[in-house]
Amino acid sequence: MQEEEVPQTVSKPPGRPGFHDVNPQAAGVLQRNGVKSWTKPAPSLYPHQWSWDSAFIALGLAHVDNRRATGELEALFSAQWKTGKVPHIVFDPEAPPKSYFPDAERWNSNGLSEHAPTGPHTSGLCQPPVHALAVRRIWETAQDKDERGVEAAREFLTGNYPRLYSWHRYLSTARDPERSGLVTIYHPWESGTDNSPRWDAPLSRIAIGDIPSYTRYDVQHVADASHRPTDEEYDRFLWLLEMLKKARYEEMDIYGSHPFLVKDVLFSAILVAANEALLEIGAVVGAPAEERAQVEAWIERGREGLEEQWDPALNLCVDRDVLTGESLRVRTVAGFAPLISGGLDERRLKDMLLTLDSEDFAGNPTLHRPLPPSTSPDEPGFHPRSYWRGPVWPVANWLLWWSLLRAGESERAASLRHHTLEELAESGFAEYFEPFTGEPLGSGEQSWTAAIALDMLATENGP
Ligand code: 2M8
Repeated sequence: MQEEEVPQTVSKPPGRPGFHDVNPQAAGVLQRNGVKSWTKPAPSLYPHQWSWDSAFIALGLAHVDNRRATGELEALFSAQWKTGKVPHIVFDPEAPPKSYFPDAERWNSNGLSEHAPTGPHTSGLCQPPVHALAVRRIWETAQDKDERGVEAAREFLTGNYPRLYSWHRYLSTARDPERSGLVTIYHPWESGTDNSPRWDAPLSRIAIGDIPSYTRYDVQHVADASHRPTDEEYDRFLWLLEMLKKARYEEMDIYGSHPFLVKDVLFSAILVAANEALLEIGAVVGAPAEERAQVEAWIERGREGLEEQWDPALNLCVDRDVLTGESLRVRTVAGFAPLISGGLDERRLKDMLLTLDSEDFAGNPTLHRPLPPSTSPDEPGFHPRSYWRGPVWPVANWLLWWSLLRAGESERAASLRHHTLEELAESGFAEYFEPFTGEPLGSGEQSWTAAIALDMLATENGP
């Protein structure tokens, strides 16, 4: 990062005494992880640009430096596929060799697909569409700026709107040919919750063939390999990648032959929330009326689809395996999808709060702090240290906190915010935390952890 790009800390005073250091420390993490115009998710574990990490990073940077926030998203969207897909990884050709696998060569996206960009190398997958929430935040924070700042933000929104629209259209069509309102993912990496027990049943049905040999580098960047997915999980991940390559990343072929097709409720809920943000962005830039009507229809369809996946016995929303029609009845934070999609009636909101406060999640008395573990401790697939199988993820706390605020649940939101910031003040900006001890796990200095802290600090009472 250039000298002149050093971020300023948030000018508003932090929310409560005791959190004073969190703000400059978080800004420092984002500064140190900065590469050219974008930000690495973590110093060594993730040396390239990741899609939803960048969205969260832009959301945090919007409180610090709008120019960097917009640059982050510009860099990501410059790798958008012709189909509208925003790739889950944009590879940095200057990253140290042998630092992350699978690399650009293994994906071979532009060698196989005419839809891939010819410039930057990318993966062939995507991740949850948090981007419109970040773009809206950039617009909101620009309102405190002078006329030039507001104009610069408007210009950015105007340029970005068509890209966002085509991204959401891709997800609502190619990824939902059934028009169910729910997005189909092709790989657990698309969910962002990679080794969550949500995927155990569909992954167990996959017969793995010959996988070209590979070396994992991820386990070299964490204190203990048990923090990361297992080798068995990786084999499945790599086999799915080979299957996608065999289909040359063609949506129709994938739909016809791929062994992992799952309706992901968390992804779908984020799309609904992002579509709401897109409507607001559309209003700022004067988007065509038919596009705005289309976005409204996607929102409605998304909420209906999520309601179909409501599991009254678990009091949560569950994913669905497209190949078997089976509901994947696992208690994880993804089950709060309806809260994230918003627009709940009183009864469903009450259901969601009951589950959130229950011993399955934030109400478990054995937790270090009342923060929801990524998987309920009562699930057979729960593991307190293994990645998305149980640890507390600050970024998931952010999604729930933001959704609670939006639902008018300010007290619960305040508690999530307070305990998240306290965890970070005590243990730093780790990727995730052991739920019963608060031990920081995974990578240190994780960018999105720092970014959500900046957003929470700047937003005490409402989004
Ligand atoms: C994790 O995923 C990557 C693969 O995409 C990995 O484990 O190597 C997930 O936590 C994902 O949600 C996140 O975007 C990524 C970078 O932080 O890391």
